[in-house]
Amino acid sequence: MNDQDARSVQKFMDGVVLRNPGEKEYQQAVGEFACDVIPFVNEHPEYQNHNLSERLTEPDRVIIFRVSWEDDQGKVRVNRGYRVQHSNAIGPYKGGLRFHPSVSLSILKFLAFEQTFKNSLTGLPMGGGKGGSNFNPKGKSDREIMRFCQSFMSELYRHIGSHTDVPAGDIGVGGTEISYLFGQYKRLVNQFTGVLTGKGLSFGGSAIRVEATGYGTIYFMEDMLKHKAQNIEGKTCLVSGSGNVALYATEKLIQHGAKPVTLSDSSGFIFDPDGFDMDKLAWLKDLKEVRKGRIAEYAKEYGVEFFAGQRPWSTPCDLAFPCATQNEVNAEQARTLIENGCIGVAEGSNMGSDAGAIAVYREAKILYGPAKAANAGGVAVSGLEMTQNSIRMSWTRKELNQHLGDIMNNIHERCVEYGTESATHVDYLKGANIAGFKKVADALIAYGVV
Ligand code: NDP
Ligand code: 2IT
Repeated sequence: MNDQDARSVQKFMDGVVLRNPGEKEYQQAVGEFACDVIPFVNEHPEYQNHNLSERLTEPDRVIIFRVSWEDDQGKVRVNRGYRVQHSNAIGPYKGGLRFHPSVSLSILKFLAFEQTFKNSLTGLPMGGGKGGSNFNPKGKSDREIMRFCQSFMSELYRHIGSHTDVPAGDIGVGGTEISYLFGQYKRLVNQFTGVLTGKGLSFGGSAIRVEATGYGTIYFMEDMLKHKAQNIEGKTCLVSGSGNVALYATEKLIQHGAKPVTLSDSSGFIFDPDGFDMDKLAWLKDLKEVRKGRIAEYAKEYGVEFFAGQRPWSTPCDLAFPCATQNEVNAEQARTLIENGCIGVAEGSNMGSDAGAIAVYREAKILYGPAKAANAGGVAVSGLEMTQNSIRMSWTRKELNQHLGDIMNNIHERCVEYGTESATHVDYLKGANIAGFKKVADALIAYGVV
């Protein structure tokens, strides 16, 4: 970055920090974007004089509401609900709902901001949004989760709609929660429309949506490897998390002949030196999706080691896939990964790597697939679920997997188009930021001052 670009980024970020005090995750996400997009705008007069960066860092609106619900003991409990409608420049607001005790306005603003550019990259007509609550689903009974979801939707329903805002799942929100939310929406508005994605297959859901984020992350890594005349077969892989994204990333790694050796949850990680196979994965799916158990139980069952309170990044590997939560890889962990032989990182989790880790990847010029490109497969199949709902049809698993693969290929190509630095190096973060920005910016310019 030249001095003039550095000064404009600094000036812009000073304003962002002033307008969003204390919102660390939001400032971080905007900072990563600004470092690529502001120099691009400085070089392209057609994007100047529209104040696009400032407009795109002010969400269209933020809705905050109380969620009261009754627990199994008859006690009234209160949580805070949110929906950040970031931008509908290129389609209805679209993005997941997160239920986790750490949820804050800063986290949801960063997620909604990232979602806008990720959705743009998919090539589908979707704007960006995100929502959720500081509700902790852990240890709650199924009935408590149902009552919480119904209460949450009793306020959210007035702000969403199939042409307005289409929520989906994220951390703590899977098929069960989407079903409760959809059931309540339908009851309140007396309409059966595609207002949520990730629905059950018998009531408007799409094949392959459950698998899409994890599968897509692996497809993206395979595209990056192919661009370097390499492939994924035989590669030792670290995966963090053991939820929706992690389990299906692991499944695709096994299917494509790679060797995934770790998974984790917030209590620690497991290391299976023989790698997971489809039988072990079936056991893991039952543990996590049905019994809602802890990852440590795998260590007991299969006689492998459990590393309490640690993340997997000190295990030697060829490839790493953060698939749990934001800022789960820092600079020191990124250095350890590379020293141990890691040649590529693709993020299933949103903002999985912190700014220090990204600087380390960039310096070492390893393959780095940032979340907004690498994990876009989930929302892409959500977009295809919206299409299927609109035309009242459903496509087959095979067709949808083909679409998913094509969309990930296109995203890879657009990153290469805008992120190629030399004959041997693509900066995928830069490519994703600029390609994602351009489509949204073109729409904003066309609309005039809005
Ligand atoms: P799940 O709730 O299914 O799983 C989350 C996993 O991450 C669990 O293993 C959980 O462990 C772990 N985790 C969550 N928070 C923390 C934390 N603070 N520290 C350590 N581990 C943690 O969520 P998903 O798999 O859906 O989401 C994972 C990531 O992928 C998120 O960043 C999400 O935004 C992103 N993503 C999800 C998409 C989707 O379609 N679901 C699409 C694109 C991105 P524990 O059970 O102990 O909490
Ligand atoms: O971060 C994400 O892209 C998601 N949680 C999925 C959003 C969606 O609308 O499917």
